[in-house]
Amino acid sequence: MTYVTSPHSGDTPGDFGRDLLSNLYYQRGTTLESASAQDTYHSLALTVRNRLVDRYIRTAAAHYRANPRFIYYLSAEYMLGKQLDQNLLYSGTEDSAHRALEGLGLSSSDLDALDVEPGLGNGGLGRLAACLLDAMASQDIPAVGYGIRYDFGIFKQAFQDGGQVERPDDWTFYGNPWEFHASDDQQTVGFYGHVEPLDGVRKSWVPGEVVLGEPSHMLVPGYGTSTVNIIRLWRARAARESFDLSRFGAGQYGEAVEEIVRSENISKVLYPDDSTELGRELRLKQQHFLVTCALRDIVRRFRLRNSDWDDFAGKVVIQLNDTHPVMAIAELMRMLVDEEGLEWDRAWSITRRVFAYTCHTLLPEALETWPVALVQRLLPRHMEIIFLINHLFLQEVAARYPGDDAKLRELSIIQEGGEQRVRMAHLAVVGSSAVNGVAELHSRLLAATTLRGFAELWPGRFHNVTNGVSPRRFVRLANPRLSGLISERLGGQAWLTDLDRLVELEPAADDSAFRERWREIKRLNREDLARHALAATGVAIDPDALCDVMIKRFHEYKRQLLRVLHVVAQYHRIRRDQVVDVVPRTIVFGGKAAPGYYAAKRIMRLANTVADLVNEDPVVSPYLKMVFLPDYNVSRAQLIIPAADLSEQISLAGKEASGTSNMKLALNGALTIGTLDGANVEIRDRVGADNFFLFGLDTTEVAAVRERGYDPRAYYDRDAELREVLDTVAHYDKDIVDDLLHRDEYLTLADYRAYVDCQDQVARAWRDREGWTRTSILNTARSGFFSSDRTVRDYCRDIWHVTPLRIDG
Ligand code: CJB
Repeated sequence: MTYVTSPHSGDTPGDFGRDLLSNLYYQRGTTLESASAQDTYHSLALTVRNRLVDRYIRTAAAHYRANPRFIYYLSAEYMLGKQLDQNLLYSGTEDSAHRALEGLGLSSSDLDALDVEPGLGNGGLGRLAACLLDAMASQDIPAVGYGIRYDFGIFKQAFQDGGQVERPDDWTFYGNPWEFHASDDQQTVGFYGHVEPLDGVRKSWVPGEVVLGEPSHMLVPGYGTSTVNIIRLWRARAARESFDLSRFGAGQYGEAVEEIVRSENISKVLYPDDSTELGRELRLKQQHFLVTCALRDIVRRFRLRNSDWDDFAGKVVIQLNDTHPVMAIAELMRMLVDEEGLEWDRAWSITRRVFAYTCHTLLPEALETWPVALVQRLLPRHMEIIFLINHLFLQEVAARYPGDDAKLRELSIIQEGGEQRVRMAHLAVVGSSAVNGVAELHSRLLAATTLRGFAELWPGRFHNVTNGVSPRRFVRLANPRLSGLISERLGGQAWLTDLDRLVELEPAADDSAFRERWREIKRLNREDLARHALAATGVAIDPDALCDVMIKRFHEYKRQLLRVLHVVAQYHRIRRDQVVDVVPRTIVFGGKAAPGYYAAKRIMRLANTVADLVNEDPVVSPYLKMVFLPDYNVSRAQLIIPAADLSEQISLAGKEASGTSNMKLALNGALTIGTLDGANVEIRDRVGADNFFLFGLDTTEVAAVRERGYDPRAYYDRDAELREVLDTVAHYDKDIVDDLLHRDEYLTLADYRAYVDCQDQVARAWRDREGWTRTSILNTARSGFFSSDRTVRDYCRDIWHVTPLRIDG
């Protein structure tokens, strides 16, 4: 391969505009005068995309030449966010594009509105995957992300009578201009069927059903570097002969396409489920589909420059993003033993070295398990392989803990007692060289509780890699005003790839002129948010009010309910004219709930009801407004986060693995009110205890409360204000209050008083505007650690053992 030079280096607005018109002409077959909005948008996207292609080609060529060790990131979810803003920035063409558009009489914001966010994920886990891909490319790490190209991404959320309604997200309805299709790189994926003996441990699996995986890829450009990696997404297709012409001829139109529909259903929809296991065959099919396509592609790529299996583990790292892709461990064993004829032990040694597993939860119910009977039927050979892996593993355990049957039961990959199930997290730990949690506390608790037996067996295998977020996406793109101010103060944009440099802002916290500008930017950002809120909800919010934000999936453990209880308490205080500790606030909510998660949807409905109560009350609403912005996604996050003054991170200690909105908000100068949970702990350590509103039980205290026998009713009896709040809530939803008084799984009432008092401290702090701004600046200055660049560096050092490969140019 040869190097090509960029045809776009030294781009001017004239060049950009000419290319845009040329794309309009040749790709869309039209002209500026007669182009539709979609014509113009697609041509703009292609013009921007073209500016990344030559970097991609140079990256691929350099990777081919160097034959480096690659990171293959396997994830069932990616929340990439809009591509247009990102690719304009990363291609360095923001300026020339905007000027070119202006010259052509086109509106950038109208065109940006047509850029559809690929919502191929549910929440934090999917967005983390996107931040890591961004950081890998930005640090020249040879990497490919593998995922599923769902026809329907995460549902669109609307509210009807305060309740969530889900609408399909047909994100490619008008086509996806960012995608390259490679229909001749298809892979074949089998399901069902039977197993035939070959020799020894080697068997032959004869699938009963076969579908095709068709790849397409999107570019993952690095920022401030030449590297452009890719994310490869697989779509299920039926084999060519699947259309039944004779049935169609006989008028059986439905039957004629039955096989096509069945096959294509595999990549039809992202399961809108965040953490609870969904006993659905189709979901397991999706997982197997993803890992088979990915592994075949990884092997194909390996073989371009290598031939010896002994080199595989040196060239390949497969990072498993949670348990969804863990079937890859069994599939790689099957490929190596059955198809390649490797001895079991050699195959196992390769497999174990190749995989690494990231766990994103502590909730036992969120650790996936699959019924053995289902796996046996759907993937008969994989089930045999898992049994054998388990058998050999349990021999190891028995040798270490002789006679300890309880230990065998605890660690076994197969859960016994009742229906036998495959514990995917156990398979992941047994089949990986490294296991990591996503924040210090989480990693510590994983090793001490959820995966304790394994951590005792293999302590060296357990790591912590604290999550991080992309400063490009969540500061530069989300908050251009603040980014401009930071760059001005720090004398350039180097901080965008070296976020620790934010610490140089610290002295600015004592500069009153700087504080004034900081405040002014927050205000402008709140004005932007207010405009959006008015359009989306009809509620007018005051851009001068404290903007108090809780944005995340709806989950009981995250305790959106606690947030709502405080709002009701404030409502009563204001009605009674007890406004000593009240400052004007806007409570902003954003987040979706899994459609089948009844309890979370109830809380959501209550939040909307309380919002109406507050907003419509003439006495209360001058002090307190509450908006629940529908359809929270990456684009919405980019709008809300820059406007936020207060970040609500109020999960019950020990439940949130890390959280990442906490990092995004702190980086944008929001102060956190939070428990000692997930990455809050590390945020507080870094920004300083004085600059963080801490409240609530810590994990030890939670355990002690439970140990004593938790009695939520006692808190109700003891606290008159809480009584008033719950009595009000009961008026709207009695079941929520019944549950709180009798069960309260997430200790909402136990933390209630501490939370409300801490919110009073927040109000007092807000009154001191200079002090608040100072703290806000310090939050930003001291949050550089939470860059996903640092996260990737940690992975590289501790888990991947891979070094950057710089691409010339
Ligand atoms: N997480 O988003 C999900 N989905 C899951 O199924 C399990 C966990 C979240 O992952 C984030 C990234 O690691 C964490 O920050 C967050 O705490 C966790 O809930």
